[in-house]
Amino acid sequence: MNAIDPLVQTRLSRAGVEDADPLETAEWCDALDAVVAYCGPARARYLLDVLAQHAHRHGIGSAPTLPTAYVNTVAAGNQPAFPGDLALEERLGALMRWNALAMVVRANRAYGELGGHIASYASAADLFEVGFNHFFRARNCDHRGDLVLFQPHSSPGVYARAFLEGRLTENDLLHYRQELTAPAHGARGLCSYPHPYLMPDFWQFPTGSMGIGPISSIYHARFMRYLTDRQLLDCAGRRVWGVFGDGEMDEPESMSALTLAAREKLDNLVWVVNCNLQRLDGPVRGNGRVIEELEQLFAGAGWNVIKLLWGSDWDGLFARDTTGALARALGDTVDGQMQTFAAKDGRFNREHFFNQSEELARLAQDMSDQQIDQLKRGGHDLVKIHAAYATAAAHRGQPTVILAHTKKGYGMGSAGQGKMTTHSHKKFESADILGFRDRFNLPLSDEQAESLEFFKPPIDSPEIRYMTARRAALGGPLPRRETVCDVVPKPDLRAYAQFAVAAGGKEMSTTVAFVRMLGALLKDPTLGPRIVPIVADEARTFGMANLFRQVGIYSSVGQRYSPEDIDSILSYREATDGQILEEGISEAGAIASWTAAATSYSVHGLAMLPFYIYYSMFGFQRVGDQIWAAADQRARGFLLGATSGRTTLGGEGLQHQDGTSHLIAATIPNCKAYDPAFAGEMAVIIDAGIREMLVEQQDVFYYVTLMNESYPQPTIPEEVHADILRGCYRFGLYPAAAVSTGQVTLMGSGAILTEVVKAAHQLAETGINVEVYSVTSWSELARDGEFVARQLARGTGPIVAATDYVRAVPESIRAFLPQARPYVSLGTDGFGRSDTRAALREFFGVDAASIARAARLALGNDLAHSAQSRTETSSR
Ligand SMILES: Cc1ncc(C[n+]2csc(CCOP(=O)(O)OP(=O)(O)O)c2C)c(N)n1
Repeated sequence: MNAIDPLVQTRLSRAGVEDADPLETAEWCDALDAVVAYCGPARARYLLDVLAQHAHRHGIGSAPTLPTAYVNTVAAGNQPAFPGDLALEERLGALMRWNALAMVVRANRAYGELGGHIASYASAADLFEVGFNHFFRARNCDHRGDLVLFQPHSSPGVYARAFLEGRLTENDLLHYRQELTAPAHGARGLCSYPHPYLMPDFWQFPTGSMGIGPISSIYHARFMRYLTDRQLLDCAGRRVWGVFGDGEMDEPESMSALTLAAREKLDNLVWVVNCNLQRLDGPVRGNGRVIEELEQLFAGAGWNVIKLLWGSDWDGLFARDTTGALARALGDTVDGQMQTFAAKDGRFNREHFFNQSEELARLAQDMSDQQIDQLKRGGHDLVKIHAAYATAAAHRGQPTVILAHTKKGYGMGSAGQGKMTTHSHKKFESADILGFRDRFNLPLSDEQAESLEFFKPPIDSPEIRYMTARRAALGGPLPRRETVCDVVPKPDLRAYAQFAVAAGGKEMSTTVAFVRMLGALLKDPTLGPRIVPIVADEARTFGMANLFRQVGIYSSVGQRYSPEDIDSILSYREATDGQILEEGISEAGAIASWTAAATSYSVHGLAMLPFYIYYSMFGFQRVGDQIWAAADQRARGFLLGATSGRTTLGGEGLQHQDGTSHLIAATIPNCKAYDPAFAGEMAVIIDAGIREMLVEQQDVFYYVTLMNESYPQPTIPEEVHADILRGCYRFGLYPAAAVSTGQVTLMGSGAILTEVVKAAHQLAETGINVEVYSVTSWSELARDGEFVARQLARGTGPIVAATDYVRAVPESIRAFLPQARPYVSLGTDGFGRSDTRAALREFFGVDAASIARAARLALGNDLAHSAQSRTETSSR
């Protein structure tokens, strides 16, 4: 008799599985040994696979080798009863499909350039509908609602539903993708994709840029745990649902946080991946099977995977398939071929799929071609979808992904179903429209169908009454974006930043000042708990280690080890109520985390204030599109670009040195970007940001660059505070030491202001009157050109501007400067290098000597120019 392999035994007992009957176990092992000995390993493997699948049928979650058979994870026998009225829900689904199609096709009949998509929604419609009718909860007084992220190209379907609900009018639907012209016609324009910025009472989550929705959903789900664990808001019972594309899963952002979701046991998160097997150009994996690939990937990352592959009408086929031929044949069909089957009719499917073997042909022999044609994929069967969603919602301890097999362009007939070109298909022949009407039994005459009339049953019809009742039971209509949240009072600037505004020449860097201020703000009894410090493995770089002890690092399981540095006052402290979000080396994750906190005022009705501090080069450049999406979502919070500037971060070189973040930040309308030179300026800016975002509740966010260069910090007089916020103030006058030979204005920002001041001294010593402006924000100056025009109208002579960023940053204000004053800008265009600050500033021409030289040159030219104009005038 064979004993169980000790290694296996150890593994099992580590996993908490004990052997209840070792004798019986040994008999099973003996039996397998005999099969290997007499029939060979292939036969043994086969038997194991069969047993694993067999166990699956009993709902026994063995650890099967992946991928599992190409069948539904929720077996027919384990399906819960469908709680809705199937016929009514199907009719409703058909109406959504129709109105969505009519909206896109009509917009394009009127203006061929407008675009829009039908095929994606055609594949996702049923996945959405089951969610709307049974799962997606809206916010009301007893539940703060689920978070639902919609596949962007399916937005026409969401509008179609809002139309039936009476939230949008027919006139609104007629202005799909016509946001600018709509108001003149008494309509509200409907934006192409979900954009909270454009429809702020409707869309909650921007998903138009592939990959951002998926990663964002994970961090929203984790942030809900954070709010609960910190006892700020109980998010128990609320879920995040995300419907995404199978093609979209190729985006690195989609994949990058899967293990975080599993590690954090985010069972409040359900992804529905709409596996229509196609993306824009063609099949997602023509020569493979994307569902199997995703199954292995998600399972490997620790997710609960539910395959939703086949509709109810396949149940009978599988039941009669005693040899497993059907599951095998389906598992052997690559996606490119599966797409061809979707595009072809029942007859083709019989000939090319069922007739590939006698066993399969027999299975289909009693079905007509039409019945074969109408065999549904799982993602189009409301009962199967409901079973998958209910199983996902009941699952504990893991996030769930539902891999829903669908047909792209479902129901679009020869016009689009499964066609390579279906993604952008939006023109329909009359026969196709009538075919669509018939396919979904729409109560429309030929004429009504051909003219693409929208269809809305009367308010007291069974359909509308049913739909309204379902939504009422789930808290009301969705999507709906809310903005009501409490005001969080701001402490007085002097209470937390006196050391910075009245620095009196004390030497420090703006990063050090910021961290000290943050520490003080965290102690404020009201605001403190709402602050969310976020880092991507750079807290020590920015001198924030003291916060580890002060407020702790958030961990959903606390600290299960005694940290090596436990005796240090800076000891590494993780705690369930820890406040810092330490996201590890994932800027994409950290910015998603920031977005979750920065939109909490709207998503949860609880204002939070995130401060995400990072290497400035790894912000707008690295995760710029996520920041753009956060701006779309009307985020409120602070981004701190630390170790900023191309010459201030000395040794780190080309990929670390940031010369562009302010250029990109300037392109985001609701981002206020500042490059303060001094701790006091920075404090005034942060203070204003807190007021604007938490007290006035404006939809803006702040980007503030911080430097690691230490120098004396001046006291910032109260009377310049307002100008600091507007973008510049007169920092000082440096009168010529001897007889004045000219007048120049120098403007500088951030780290380069100290070089500007040195240059001012040098110029003054050589007989030039100098006025210095500290520019705190080029982008704010460029947004209100009049202010800078007024400021500079006071002086005369050339203006020389210098920054640690590319010249395009100071160039952005040129148009507003007094015409008589020549303007020279100095910046750090080009690739960075590693060297000392002094060497770098000389190399890029932004050191004091270069600034003084540029001023003299401008002055010389200016003088020459005025001399020339005088000569020209006198000779006339
Ligand atoms: C970052 C990004 N890249 C490219 C696109 C353009 N695009 C829009 S939809 C699409 C294909 C989507 O395929 P899939 O995710 O499979 O969804 P389906 O429409 O097939 O359901 C592409 C490439 C985009 N929106 N975002």
